[in-house]
Amino acid sequence: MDTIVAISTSTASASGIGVIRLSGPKAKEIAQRCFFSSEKKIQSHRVYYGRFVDVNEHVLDDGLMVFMKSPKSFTGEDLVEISLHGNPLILSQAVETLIVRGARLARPGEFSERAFLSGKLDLMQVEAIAQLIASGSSEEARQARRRLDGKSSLLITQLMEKTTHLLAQLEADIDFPEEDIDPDVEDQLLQKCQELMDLSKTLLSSYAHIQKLSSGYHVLIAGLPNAGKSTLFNALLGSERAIVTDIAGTTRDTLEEEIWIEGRNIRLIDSAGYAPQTQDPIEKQGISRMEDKLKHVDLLCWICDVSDPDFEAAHKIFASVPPHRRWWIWSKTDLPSPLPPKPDLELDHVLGLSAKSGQGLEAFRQDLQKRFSTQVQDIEGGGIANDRQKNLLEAFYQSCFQTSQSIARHDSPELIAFELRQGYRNLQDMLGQDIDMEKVYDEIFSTFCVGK
Ligand SMILES: Nc1nc2c(ncn2[C@@H]2O[C@H](COP(=O)(O)OP(=O)(O)O)[C@@H](O)[C@H]2O)c(=O)[nH]1
Ligand SMILES: [Mg+2]
Repeated sequence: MDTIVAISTSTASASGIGVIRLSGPKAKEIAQRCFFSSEKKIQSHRVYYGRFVDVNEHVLDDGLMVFMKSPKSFTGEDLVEISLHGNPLILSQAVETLIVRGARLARPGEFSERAFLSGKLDLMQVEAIAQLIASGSSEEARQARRRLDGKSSLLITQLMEKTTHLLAQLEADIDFPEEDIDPDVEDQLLQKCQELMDLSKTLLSSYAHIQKLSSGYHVLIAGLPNAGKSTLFNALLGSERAIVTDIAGTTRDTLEEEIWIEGRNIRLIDSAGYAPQTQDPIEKQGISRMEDKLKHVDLLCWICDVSDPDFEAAHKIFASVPPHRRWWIWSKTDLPSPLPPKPDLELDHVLGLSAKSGQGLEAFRQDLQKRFSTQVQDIEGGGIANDRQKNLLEAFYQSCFQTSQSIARHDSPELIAFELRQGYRNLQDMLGQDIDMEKVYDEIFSTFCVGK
C-alpha cells in the first residue's frame, strides 16, 4: 500500500495555518525525513514542535507534527498531520518534498476511501463528511454530523437485521416446498413486510427535509403595491437591499436573499406588488414571476396594509396555495387604523408588524423559526441525504412491496425470498458492503477534493 500525501486545508487563500496529511505504512518514516524535532522518539498521539526542511536542505517553515498509529487514526492506517503556516506556496513545497522522500500525491477523496476500506466508516458516513464540509447552515451541519456519527447507518443496519429475520423464516419454509404456508405464518410474514415498508417510508420522508436544509426554506413576500413588502424584506435582511418608495410598482422583479434564523437557512423573496389590472409590461412580467414562485415556495407571507385593508386580491392568489402554506401579515401597525376585520380566508397564521418601527418583527422571526424547526425535529438519526441513498431505499421499499404481493399470491417461498434478497442488496449498497469499488470510486470519492 502506498503512502499518500496531500494538503488537507483550503489552498484557495492564505491562512494562519495549513495542514498536510500523510497516510500509509511509511507515513512516520517519510515525515521524519523532512520534519525535525528535538525529540528523537516520536510517540503516537503526541504533538511535536519542529522544522520542515525541503529537498535543498533549506528550512521551509516551522510547525507541529502529530503521528497517529494504526488503527487509531482517521484512515485506520498510520497517519501523520503536519501543520505549517497557511501559505499555499509553502504547503505545496512541503508536499513536493514529501513526494521526493517517498510519498505519492493522494487522489481526490483517497483519505476517506482508505477510511472506508479499513472499515472505519461506511459509505453513508463517507458521504456525510462531504455534506458536513459543504453545509450552508448550522442545522444542516448538525444533521450531517449525526450521519457521520453513524446514526443513519444504524437505522439501515436495523432494517437489514429485520430483513434477515424475515428471510430466515422464508428459508425455513423453502425446505418444505410441497406444503402451503400456514395462514397464521402468512399473516406474520405480511406484517413483517409492512413493518419494513413503514420504516423505510419514514426514513424516506426525511429526504425532503434534509434537502430543504441545504437549499433553504423559500418564503415569498407578496401583497398589493405599497403594502410594505420591500420595507419588511429590508428589515429582515438588515440592509437596504430593495428600493422602497411610496410610488406603487417600485419593485418590478423578484429579489432573493438568504437569511439565517436559529441555524436555519431561509431564502426570502421580495416580489412585485400584485396588481393584475396593470398595463405596464414590466410590472406585468414581475407579477407573472411572482405567480411562478408561488408554486414552489414553502410559505407565502401575504402583506396587507392595516390602514388600507383589501381582501380581493388575496382571495385570487390564495386559491393556488394550500392553507398550511400561507400567512397573513398586517403591516404598518404603527399607523392609526380601525381594528381590521378578520380576513375571511382559511389561514395558517395571522400576525401584525411594523417594519418601520420594528414592532412585531422579532415575533415574526420567531414564528418563522418555529414553523420550520418542527419540520426537522422528527428526522430520526440523521436521515438520508442524497439521491444515491434515496434511490436505494426506494428500491428496498419496492422489493418489500413485491414480497408482500408475492406472499399474498402464495408464490413459492423461493420466489418470495428471491425478491426480498434483492431488497437486502440495496441496503448493503447503502452502507457500501460487498460493493464494486471501482463504481463507488467514480460515484463518490472522485467528487471529493484532494486531501479529504
Ligand atoms: N408607517 C409605515 N409606513 C411603512 C411601513 N412599511 C412601509 N411603509 C411605507 O409604505 C410605502 C411603500 O413601502 P414599500 O416597502 O416600498 O412597499 P411595497 O410596494 O409593498 O414593496 C413606503 O413609503 C414606506 O415607507 C410601516 O411599517 N409603517
Ligand atoms: Mg416593493
